[in-house]
Amino acid sequence: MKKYSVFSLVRNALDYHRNWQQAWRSPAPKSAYDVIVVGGGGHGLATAYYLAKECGITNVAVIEKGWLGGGNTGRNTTIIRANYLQDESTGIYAHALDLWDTLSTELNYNVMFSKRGVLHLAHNQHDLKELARRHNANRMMANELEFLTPEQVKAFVPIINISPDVRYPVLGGSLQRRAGVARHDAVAWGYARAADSLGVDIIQNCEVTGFRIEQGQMKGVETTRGFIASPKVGCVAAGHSSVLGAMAGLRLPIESHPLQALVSEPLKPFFDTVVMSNTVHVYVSQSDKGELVMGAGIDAYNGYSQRGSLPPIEHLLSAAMELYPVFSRVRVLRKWGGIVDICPDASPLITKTPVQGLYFNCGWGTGGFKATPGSGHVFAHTIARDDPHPLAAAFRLERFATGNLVDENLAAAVAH
Ligand code: FAD
Ligand code: PYC
Repeated sequence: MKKYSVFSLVRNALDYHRNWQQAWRSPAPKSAYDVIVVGGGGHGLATAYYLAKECGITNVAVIEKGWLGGGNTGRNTTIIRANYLQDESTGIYAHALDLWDTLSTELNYNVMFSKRGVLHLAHNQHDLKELARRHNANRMMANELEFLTPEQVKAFVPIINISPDVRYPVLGGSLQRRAGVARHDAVAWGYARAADSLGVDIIQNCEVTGFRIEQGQMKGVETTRGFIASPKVGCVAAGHSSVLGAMAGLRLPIESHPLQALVSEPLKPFFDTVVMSNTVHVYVSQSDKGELVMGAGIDAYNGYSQRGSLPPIEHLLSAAMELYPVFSRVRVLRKWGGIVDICPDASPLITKTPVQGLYFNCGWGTGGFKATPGSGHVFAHTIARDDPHPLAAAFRLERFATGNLVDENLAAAVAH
C-alpha cells in the first residue's frame, strides 16, 4: 500500500490535486465474482476487506448505489462503546472495540479513534436500576465500567447542570473510559483503500435491483449496470435491508425509521467526552472541528426520508438546554437524517438465509457504527465458511422463530 508523506500533501495542494493518486480504483464491473457485497458503507467495506485479508477471497465486488459512506456511515454521531446488557452483545461489541484500538495501523489510515470516554446519565429511579443492572452484567464479562455520583458527573463534565430542580435531574452516571468517537468517513475510506489494494472491486453508482435465484441457490445480482454473477451475496444495506430482502422473497423482521442529528457552529474545545442521556433523548460530543455533535430519538413513524421531522429536534434541544444551559448561546449550523433499520429486540441480524448463498448483515438500528470492524470481521467469516462466526451465532434470523431474542432495547434506547 502506498505511504503518503507531508511532502506529497504539500505537492498535491500546490498543483491543485491534478496528479493526486486515487485512493481506490473505479473499475467496470466484471461479469462474475466469488462474493458480491451489496452496500458500500463501513460494514460492507469492512466485510470486503476481511474477506480478502483474512479469508483469502479477493475476487470480491462491493456494489454501492450511491457513493461510499453516503448512507448512515457518513451520517452518524460516531459514538463507540461496548456497554450493552446481554453477553452475546458484549461479545460482538467488545470484539469491535478491540479492533478499533489498532484500526488506524491496520488500515494505514487515520480513523481518529479518540477514547474520550462515554458517560450514560441516569435521571430517575428506573434509569438508576437499569444502569446498575447493565453495570453488573458488564463487570461479570470483565468489561470495566465506573459508576459516578452526581458530584462526580459534575467534576467529569463541569458545564453540566446537576441542580435537583430541573425536570430530569442527574442522579448518577455510568462511564466507560475506553469508549469514545472516531471519524466516520475516514473509516469508510480507510477500509475502501485497503480493500482495493487487496484486489476488491469497488463499484459506485450501481444499484442492486434484484437477485437471480435458481432452485434456492444464489446466482447473482441484477443491477442498473447489468447482471453480475456470484454464488454468494452479502447484503449490508442499512435502511434498505427489508427492501433487498423482499427482492429475494424474504420478509425480514425489520422496521426502517429516520434518525436525525445536528451540529452547532464550531467552538473552542470545551467538551472533551461523550454524554448520553436515554431518558431525555440527547447525546453530545464535540468534533475535532469544534462543532457540538448532537443527536435525537427516531421519528416515531416508518420512513425512508434522510431528513426527518422537527419534533425530535425540538425535543433534543430542550433537553440539551436543561442539561447544559450554556448551549443557549450556541447556533445550530446544520441538521440531517439517516434511515436506520431496527429489529424488535434492537439487536442486529448477521445471518444466512433460506436462500443458499444469500447472507444479511443488518438491523444495527441506531447503534451500528461502533460495531463496524467487528461486524465486517465476523460477517466475512460467516460468508467465507457458510457458517456463522461464533460471535455472530446469536444474531441469526432463526431467533425470531425460536424466541431466543437478544433484547437490547434499554442499552440502545437513547435513539430508539
Ligand atoms: P450504511 O453506511 O447506511 O451503508 C449501507 C449502504 O447500502 C448505503 O451506502 C446505501 O446507499 C447502500 N444501498 C442500499 N440499498 C442498495 C442497493 N439496492 N444497491 C446498492 N447499494 C445499496 N451508531 C453508533 O454506533 N453510534 C452512533 O453515535 C450512531 N449515531 C447515529 C446517528 C444517526 C443520525 C444515524 C442515522 C445513525 C447512527 N448510528 C450510530 C447508526 C449507524 O450509523 C449505523 O448503524 C451504521 O453506520 C450502519 O452502517 P452500514 O455500513 O451497515 O450502513
Ligand atoms: O448507539 O451509542 C449509540 C448511539 C448514540 C447515538 C446514536 N446511537
